Amino acid sequence: MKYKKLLFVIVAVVGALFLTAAAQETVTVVPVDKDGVQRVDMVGGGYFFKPNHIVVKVNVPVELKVTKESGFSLIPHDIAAKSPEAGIVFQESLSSTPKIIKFTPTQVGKYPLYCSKKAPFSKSHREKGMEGVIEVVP
Ligand SMILES: [Cu+2]
Repeated sequence: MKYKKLLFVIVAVVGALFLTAAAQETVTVVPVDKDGVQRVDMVGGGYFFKPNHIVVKVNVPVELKVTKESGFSLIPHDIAAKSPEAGIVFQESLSSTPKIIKFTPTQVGKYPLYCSKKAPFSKSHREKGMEGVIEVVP
């Protein structure tokens, strides 16, 4: 009977790991509004962006509305992208007041977005998981 208990524990642990992995990527396929703009909301904070993978159409303007996660935190965060080859270049600090970042992706591909902050003697926020992908599709 000991084995049954052990098996149950193993199944529970594997299940939990699977759920954690599934929670790590949050994909949003951004719809095009009637006025021809792709609008998407994103929240960033304690080493995450949500969603962290957005899919947008090439050559259609994007309005990315970014907000810092709710709750009190003195740790500063930002959101940055440095892909001039695709027209995706921005850097904005995150705050509880939403900010709208506008850009028009000009090239199909996958481009990183990330928080550029790093505390002294610590890993960068990006290394801690504060990064995402802008996927530009035809
Ligand atoms: Cu950060």
